[in-house]
Amino acid sequence: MISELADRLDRAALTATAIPRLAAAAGLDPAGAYDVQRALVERRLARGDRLTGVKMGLTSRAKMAQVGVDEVIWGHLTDGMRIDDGGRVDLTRLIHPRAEPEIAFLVSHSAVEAVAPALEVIDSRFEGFDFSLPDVIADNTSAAGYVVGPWRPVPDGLDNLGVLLEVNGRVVQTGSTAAILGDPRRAFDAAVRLAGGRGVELREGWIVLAGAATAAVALKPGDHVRAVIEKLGTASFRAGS
Ligand code: OOG
Ligand code: MG
Repeated sequence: MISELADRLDRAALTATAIPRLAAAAGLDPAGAYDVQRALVERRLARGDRLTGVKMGLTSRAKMAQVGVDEVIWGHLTDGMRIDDGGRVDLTRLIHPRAEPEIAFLVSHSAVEAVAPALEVIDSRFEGFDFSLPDVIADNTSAAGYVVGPWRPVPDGLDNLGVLLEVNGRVVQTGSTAAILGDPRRAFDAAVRLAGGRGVELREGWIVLAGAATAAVALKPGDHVRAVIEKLGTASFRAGS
């Protein structure tokens, strides 16, 4: 059953085709859903993708409210999801993509080495971007792409920095890093704990995305998307078709 559910999600992502929710019919609980996520990621690794880190999800109220799920979750990042800063995202390979501002941490010896402004592209494989907690866990927490801006040493006071999400030069979301579990470093600690609890130890050079401080916005072809994080700088991409 785990492998059949992983195949369904894998095919949905590969063909950019939304599928119905699957967790309730399969009786999946969160633990079973993480088994599906692992099997799904293993299919990508078997095709030559490499793990590059971990993403935290639903670490802010804004995100919990947007998707109607109120538990902190985590997913895997792979190099196939990497987008160059200032690079282009091909929307034709995605279903109903959204962008959200993120903070990225660089891992060294299971600790934080550096921090960077970042963006995540999420793309639920479920119809209507609508899912339960086990659905979104099985779907690798909607992960589709990520952009990391310039790294810098972790400044004092990461817990109250302004966060802007801009589309085509207009501010579309505003927030604060305080929205991320009170301090984004807590999201890093949660990544160590939750991924570690599933046998995934953070490796040197990996990235941890702390989870968005604001709601995500839908992407349209041609959009230029930029995250601006106070003291940290910017990360951006352009949506192409
Ligand atoms: C789930 C992924 C949540 C975040 O930053 O909170 C997430 C979703 O919104 O589809 O990546
Ligand atoms: Mg995110």
